[in-house]
Amino acid sequence: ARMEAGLREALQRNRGLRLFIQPQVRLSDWTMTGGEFLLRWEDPELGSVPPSQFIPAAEQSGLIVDLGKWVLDQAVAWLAEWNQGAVVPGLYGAVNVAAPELHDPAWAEGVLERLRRHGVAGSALEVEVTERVLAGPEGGATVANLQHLRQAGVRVAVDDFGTGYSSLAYIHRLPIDSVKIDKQFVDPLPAPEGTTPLASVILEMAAGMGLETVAEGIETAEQGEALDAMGCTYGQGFLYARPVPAETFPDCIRKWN
Ligand code: G
Ligand code: G
Ligand code: MN
Ligand code: NA
Repeated sequence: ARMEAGLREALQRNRGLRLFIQPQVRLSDWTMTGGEFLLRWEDPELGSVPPSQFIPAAEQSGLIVDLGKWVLDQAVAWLAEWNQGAVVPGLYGAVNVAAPELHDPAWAEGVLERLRRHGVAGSALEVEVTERVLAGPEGGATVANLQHLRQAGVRVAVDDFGTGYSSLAYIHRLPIDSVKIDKQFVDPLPAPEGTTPLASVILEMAAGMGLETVAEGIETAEQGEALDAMGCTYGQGFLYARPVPAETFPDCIRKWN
């Protein structure tokens, strides 16, 4: 309850919420291509609260819808600024989206309206949806929202891919562009000689479905090399960069690329 009150206050006063972004690189040459926006919250009394705590609280209280709007407003404004500054061609940012947002039939139109208002191309934005949300109740509204976004060039990534319960037949029919290989499949890499790691099975499957691939939680150069060799295109993890405050992202890319 304290957390809910604090979050509501943060939204009302626009205070204590901050957008970070974790860079993503092309595994073949380590070029930074874009990143994943991650929300941070510092409450005057509770201090810095991790998203693993405040996101579930925001989902339960319904505040996640307003929080999601705050994140989208900020993210799209940053994308507009970065693309005017021509930081790198084709630079994109990914935003995490929660179930209650996707269950609102008007959600996608709200996203597109923000892109238009800021003059940002759909292709500069990606949305990350977990496999659990895609397979969950009210899948109809969710799928319609995602289809609407994709028609405008916004890409849809499945977060935590391989950790949910979806059947392949189901995933195959979803309006998605890419999958994020969960850290739990990256941790055991590189696999012992003569064994087939699950990451490689998932990557083959994704390729077979024509999906783009991003691996998460890469911490060692050996993991990055193994994933590149298995055909994974993009990577994200502490090996390359930790999440950075959004305002420092262009500098981070210029120094890196
Ligand atoms: O660094 P990390 O602790 O930021 O993120 C933890 C979890 O919080 C991740 O699963 C991430 O998807 C989620 N998360 C971070 N920012 C957002 C956000 O803006 N919206 C939603 N729905 N989830 C987020
Ligand atoms: O949305 P998602 O659950 O994928 O959020 C990504 C989470 O993973 C964030 O909390 C982010 O800080 C964290 N993360 C990103 N890269 C690494 C990494 O290399 N190692 C670890 N332990 N966590 C990471
Ligand atoms: Mn994510
Ligand atoms: Na993830």
